[in-house]
Amino acid sequence: MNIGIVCYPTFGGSGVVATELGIALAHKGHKVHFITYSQPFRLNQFNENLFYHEVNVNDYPLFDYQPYESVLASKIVDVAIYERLDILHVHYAIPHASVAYLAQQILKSRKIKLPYITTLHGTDITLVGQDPSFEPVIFFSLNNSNAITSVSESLRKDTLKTFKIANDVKVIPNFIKIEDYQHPTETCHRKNFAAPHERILIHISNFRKVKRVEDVLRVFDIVRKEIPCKLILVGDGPERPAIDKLCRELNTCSDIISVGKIANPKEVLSIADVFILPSETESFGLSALEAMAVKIPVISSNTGGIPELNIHGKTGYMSKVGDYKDMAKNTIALLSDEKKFQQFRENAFEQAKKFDIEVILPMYEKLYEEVIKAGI
Ligand code: GMT
Repeated sequence: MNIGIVCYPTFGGSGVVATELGIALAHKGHKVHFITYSQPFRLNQFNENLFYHEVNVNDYPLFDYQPYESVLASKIVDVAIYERLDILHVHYAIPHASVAYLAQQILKSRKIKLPYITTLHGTDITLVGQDPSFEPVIFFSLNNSNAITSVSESLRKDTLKTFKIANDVKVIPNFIKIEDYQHPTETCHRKNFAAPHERILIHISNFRKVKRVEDVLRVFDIVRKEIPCKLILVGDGPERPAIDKLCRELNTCSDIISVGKIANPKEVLSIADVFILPSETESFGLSALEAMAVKIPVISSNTGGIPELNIHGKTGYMSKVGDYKDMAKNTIALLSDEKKFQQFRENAFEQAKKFDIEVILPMYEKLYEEVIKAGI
């Protein structure tokens, strides 16, 4: 198949999923065309089936807001015609679903058919999508998508509750390529981060409010009073000043290592012991899955799609959103019982295997075939 993929190329789960999906499809022989405003950060390999089409928005003084959507729609039309796309797959509804619809209509006027699939990733429905100023556009473009997928059952339910669309939403979960996580770390050594007797807690996110990174610091503050440990923070974002302030108040900064944005965090993950994910909402929790793929149990909130991944009392523990004391209690209990900890590590890995690309990729391929066959 000739597949067009539109996504956010920046750090973030939806871009990671879109890029890894495109790479896996290319390895299976499909031709994959990424259409984005900059090179997706994980698209850093040569493959004869992978193509990248940059969307360049010129800066005209007339515009206070540059018309990105118009340029993106024109680019999709161009790529669809000259690369003979069979299907377009857009990740994150806003604004990609409505742009896909516009491109589809332009192509239709030129007697070219291009079905499009919208994959919902979470905040496009649970946060941004709740803003009434987007409602008519999201509703319309979802209803006109040739198929919609969501990354968890929880997000599917949220979508159908928020938008009374006639279209069904098919659940295709996040995935990882499990074999990529099996090789021991080469460049990241545990001894550079912690003493032999210390444990390592880790958190990865884009440091937005929804991630509740302050709760991570509060969990760490309680745990380190019982168990010698370090905290590694991966990522960065708008909550950084609040986090810096809190670690100074708690007097924990010297035991927190901030490594910033890392394109592929598997090496740093592989030296950690426990992953902390206290999010306010989380449609799936791709970073937790990445942690589980290197046998790290997860201490999380019990919100959104997280319970579909993290099994309470087996692969980790879940607590109510904001209950950092309970999260700390669970972390201490887990790290104080070596037998249980080792069992949880194995359980986490077994659970991660269920989300291997080998299991998930055929779901997308089947859907593409069905949508192309159904026509528009
Ligand atoms: O986590 C983020 O805020 C980034 C966001 C994105 O779209 O890049 O992630 C969402 O999509 C990921 C991939 O499908 C999911 O694993 C994350 O759970 C989801 N984030 C939220 O729902 C907050």
